[in-house]
Amino acid sequence: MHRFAHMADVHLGAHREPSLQQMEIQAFASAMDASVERGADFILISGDLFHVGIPDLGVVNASVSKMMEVRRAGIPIYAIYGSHDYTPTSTSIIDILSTARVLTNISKWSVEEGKLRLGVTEDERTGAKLAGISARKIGLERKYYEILDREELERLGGFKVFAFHSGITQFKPPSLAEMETVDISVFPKGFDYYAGGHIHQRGEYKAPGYQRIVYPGPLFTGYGKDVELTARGEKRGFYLVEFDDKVASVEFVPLRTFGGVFREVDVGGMNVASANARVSRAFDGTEVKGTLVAFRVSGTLAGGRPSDLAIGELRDSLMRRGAAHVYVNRAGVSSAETAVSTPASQDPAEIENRLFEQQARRVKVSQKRLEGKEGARMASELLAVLRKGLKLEEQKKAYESRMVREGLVTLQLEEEKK
Ligand SMILES: [Mn+2]
Repeated sequence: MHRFAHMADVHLGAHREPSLQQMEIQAFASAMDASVERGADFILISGDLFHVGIPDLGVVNASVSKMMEVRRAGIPIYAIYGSHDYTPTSTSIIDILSTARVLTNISKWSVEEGKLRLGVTEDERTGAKLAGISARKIGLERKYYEILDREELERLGGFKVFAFHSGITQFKPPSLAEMETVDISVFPKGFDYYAGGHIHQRGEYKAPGYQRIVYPGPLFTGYGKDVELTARGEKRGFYLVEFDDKVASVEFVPLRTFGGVFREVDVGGMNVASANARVSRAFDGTEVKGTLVAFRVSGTLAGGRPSDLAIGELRDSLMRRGAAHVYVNRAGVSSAETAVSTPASQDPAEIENRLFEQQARRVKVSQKRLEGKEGARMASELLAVLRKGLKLEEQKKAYESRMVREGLVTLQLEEEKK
């Protein structure tokens, strides 16, 4: 019997706070260790191993030394790009790790006669065949699936795994209603296991022709809301799949990492003094030592401003009591005095997107109108393109024309070059 470990949405480097970054690395290391201990023949990471295409080198160093340990134990690591560690035109950390053979990027593709053909990677020891499609930049993704040569993949014999990093329309959690998804029918049928990523919520699904579609959810945390859920006790981990020529068992392996504590305080109708009294007592009698602490405060203050809340003091006192990290969500606090409207989300990408949706109107690019969801998506991507600086030794002129080209690609006025 063979085994493989399937994880996704690791989001290494997602957090700036050293305490949280440390936990993130520890979670990844413990998932790697557990995979080895449980006898995995290989490890498959379905995208978003890193939070950005070019992450902090300290984070890279810590994770690479762990991955090399696994590699030296004779266990290959396979990966695809996620929406976070993919960059359309520049080099991503995944490319570098793939060149250095720390891991193998299994998403290999070519376009022939209008068809997208995927390369297949065969794992040497188990003979498992792995095909994968990386997250493209949103919007383009659907286009790639539409021209995917499914027949060729469906004819493939033996034990086969399909790795992807997309939401599927039929299995979209209600909380992610706004998310862009692809229809299940764009996937090739008959694979033994569909190793998903991108959805930050664990789930196991099936549909006719698609026996086993699995999302492990975030390995630890990616966004603020993941931190809160982890602190509230949501199980984080990866899947261990046992197989010979078919899947024998699928087991979720929770990580034994950190305990969590969550408290919520409603300061609605209070003045600052009584609100602060409530806030400061929120963790009275609770053991916080070594735990991930999450605190949510909400409500409309009768007097004073949200910034008057003694959050810093609370954080300091919890850290003095030995908390591993304190995460505070005060997006739900407003003030009756100023009637500040608070964003309904804490995910920066979501906030950005909503603002674009509200603002991007009446802008016409070629024959297309930059509006609604499509416009917001293009605007976000264009912003990402414009954020890029000069490459090493790149001439200003070359940079200018590269910016123009990438801009046109983003606005879908030009085809993406491979
Ligand atoms: Mn993700």
